Formats: sequence, C-alpha cells, structure tokens
Amino acid sequence: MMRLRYSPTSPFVRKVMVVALETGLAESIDLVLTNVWEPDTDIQTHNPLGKVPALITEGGEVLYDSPVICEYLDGLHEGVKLFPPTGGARWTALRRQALGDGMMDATVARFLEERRPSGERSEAWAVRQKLVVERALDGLEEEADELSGDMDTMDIGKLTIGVALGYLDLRFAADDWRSGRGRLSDWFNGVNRRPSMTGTAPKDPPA
Ligand SMILES: N[C@@H](CCC(=O)N[C@@H](CS)C(=O)NCC(=O)O)C(=O)O
Repeated sequence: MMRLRYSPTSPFVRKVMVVALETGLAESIDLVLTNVWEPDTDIQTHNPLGKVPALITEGGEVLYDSPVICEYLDGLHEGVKLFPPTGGARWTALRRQALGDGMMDATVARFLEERRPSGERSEAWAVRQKLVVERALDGLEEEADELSGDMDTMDIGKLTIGVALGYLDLRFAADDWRSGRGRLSDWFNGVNRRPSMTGTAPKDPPA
C-alpha cells in the first residue's frame, strides 16, 4: 500500500485523490490524517516544506508536491494517461495544472489572511490574492470553448482547474465566480459530475 498524508479540506490533496480515482489507484492508497497546523505535527518527517499532500510509495520513497505525486500515480496504470506524454497537449495540460495550482495557492492564502486577528491582517494582501483568482477566471472563461470541445479526454490540467473551482465554492461561495462566466460554469458542471469529483467533494469544514 501507498500512504498519503492528507487533510480533508486541502484542494491539493483532493487533486491527488481525483487522480487516484481516475486512474483506478484509490484503493492502493491508505490515507493518513494530518493537521499541518498543529504545533506537534510530524509532517516535516515526510515533507520539509511542512505541507500536505505527501505520498509515501510502496518502496518507501516520499514524494511531494501534488504535481509530482499526480505524475507518479499516472505512471502506475495502463489506461489513457492524464499527463499527455508529448507535444502541444502536454504543454497545455501542464500550463492548466499550473494555473489551477496557482488559483488554489492564492485562494488558500486569502482564506488564511482573512482569518488572522484584525491587527495582523493585511487587506491589501488579501485583495491581491483575490485579483489573481479573478484574472485566472477571466482567462478560463476565454478558454472555455477549448476546455469543453473535448469533454471525453480528461487530463491533469482540466482536473486541476475543476478542483480549483470547487475550492472557490467551498471557501468563497459568496463571491459567485460563475457570474458573467457562463461558459466556464457550464464546463465545470460537466466536470463536477465525474465520479472522481463527486467522490471527493469537500464537506463544509468546521470553522
Ligand atoms: N504546491 C503544493 C501546495 C500544498 C499546500 O499548500 N498545502 C497546504 C494545505 S492546502 C499546506 O499544507 N499548508 C501548510 C503550510 O503552508 O504550512 C502542492 O501542490 O502540493
């Protein structure tokens, strides 16, 4: 068995679990619940960066971060690859993965910032993160026809974008990212119905 250091609300962990389900590997992974914010967490014994996800392979090697773990899992199955091996499709998928990961980084940063005690909170920093996500969403709306054109082919880029949009719904539903972005929201509805997405849907966490 592989082991995954995970937290229930991390979008990066969800991304790994989506890939595990898409590739038929979910049952080969034991989940190890990890709270990276606890003072006595031992996450650093597996990841010096102090973050989840981290994967311990069957051979005992430790892998992070989520792009590396996802590509590793994609090498373990015989089906259609989520990381296109070569050519333009590969670079588009990797760019979209980077975009989705960046949206999640910015959304996590904003969420944490807005939860700081008022004297420590930087409004400007939170606004900066929000703008990052809005620019990314506007770019994705432009790209939505290309995303939708090929609904049967899933890849790491599309899955990461789907998880990033799901995370916005979890943390900042009131911002209503769908407003004025009908094509992106239609595309998301399709992706969000995949068993890998419904099977990993985040539950509203305790505060
Ligand atoms: N680039 C990393 C990001 C992972 C990440 O930011 N994880 C968060 C949870 S959502 C975390 O563990 N944060 C702890 C910290 O920043 O100290 C990946 O793709 O796996």
